Amino acid sequence: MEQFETIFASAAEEAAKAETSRALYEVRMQYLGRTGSVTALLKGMREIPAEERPAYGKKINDLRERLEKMFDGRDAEVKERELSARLREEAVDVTMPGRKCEEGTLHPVTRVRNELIDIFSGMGFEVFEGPEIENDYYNFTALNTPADHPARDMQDTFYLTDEFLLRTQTSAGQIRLMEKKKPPIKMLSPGRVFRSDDDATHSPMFHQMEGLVVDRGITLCDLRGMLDEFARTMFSATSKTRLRPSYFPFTEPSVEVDVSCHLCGGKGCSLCKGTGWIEVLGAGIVNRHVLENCGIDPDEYSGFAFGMGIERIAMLKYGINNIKLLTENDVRFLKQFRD
Ligand code: 2U9
Repeated sequence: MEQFETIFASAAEEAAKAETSRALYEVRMQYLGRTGSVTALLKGMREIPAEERPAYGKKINDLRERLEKMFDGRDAEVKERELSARLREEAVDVTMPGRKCEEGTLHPVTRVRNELIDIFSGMGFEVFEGPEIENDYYNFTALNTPADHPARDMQDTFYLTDEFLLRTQTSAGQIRLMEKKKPPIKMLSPGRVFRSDDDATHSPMFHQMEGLVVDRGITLCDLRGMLDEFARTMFSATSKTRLRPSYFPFTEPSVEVDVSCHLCGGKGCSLCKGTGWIEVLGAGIVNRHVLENCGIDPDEYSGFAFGMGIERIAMLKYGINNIKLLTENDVRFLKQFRD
């Protein structure tokens, strides 16, 4: 009995010293766990004479019950103290002023890019993005741009080596795809392009969106219909298009595409310089040599292609007068483009 009382007294003393529920659990295990003192007493029952065993067993059980009650009581006290400490630590002062959370906006180039992808994917175009570093063949030769063409001039193109360069048009990547995929083809190529050009409306890096359709019986009328739809969705429901003859090595015939001025409705204003029209993109029927270079028979298939500068569309749409505003990332400028 004395030994039982000593066990209980030292358990109670150690439990009172345990300040955390973790420490208290460890003390509890020292007494009531599998290798604890009470279990050791139970194991010692074998040495007790058989007639004394029931009384001895009952005393061990009584001790265990008293210990459990004592530990449960101490556990409740420790947990309550822990909870109050946590509540104190995590208390929120609801009278404090809130922290201002600035919400970002999509960059105008991203907005126009997304809008263009929306419009053309609605017409069945698939998006394809090629590499920004290209070789001379894909950027120029395959696009029917001969070695003596001014576009190949070191003044205009950023050459990395004699062979490699920063692409000047995303059509380079479209050639790669056309080599692999046979018609019908309907693809849209957004991406960054690089040209040695720098003034209020030109920047050495800008974004292009090019489109290409190749199938049997494709004509300039298909291009016109698609452009009308594009202009109505991008600029205004009453927008019209006008095609003027032009020249690009990769299209024949080639056209410059004007859209009626969305600001004055075609009457003439400062944006359209009094003409009622704004030049928006270039386009044409894919030159037969380009199709041949990709292993597509130009007598069986034909195609149209178009290309536009995303910055130019953004500048027209939002009335931005200097392309540099689009790369300076001044938040006072960017903040104006909220939904
Ligand atoms: C393939 C063949 C031909 C894409 C085209 C234009 C006309 C064009 C300019 C607009 C403004 C470039 O960003 S810009 O400076 N682009 O005028 N781009 S036709 O022609 C292709 C495309 C892919 C295989």
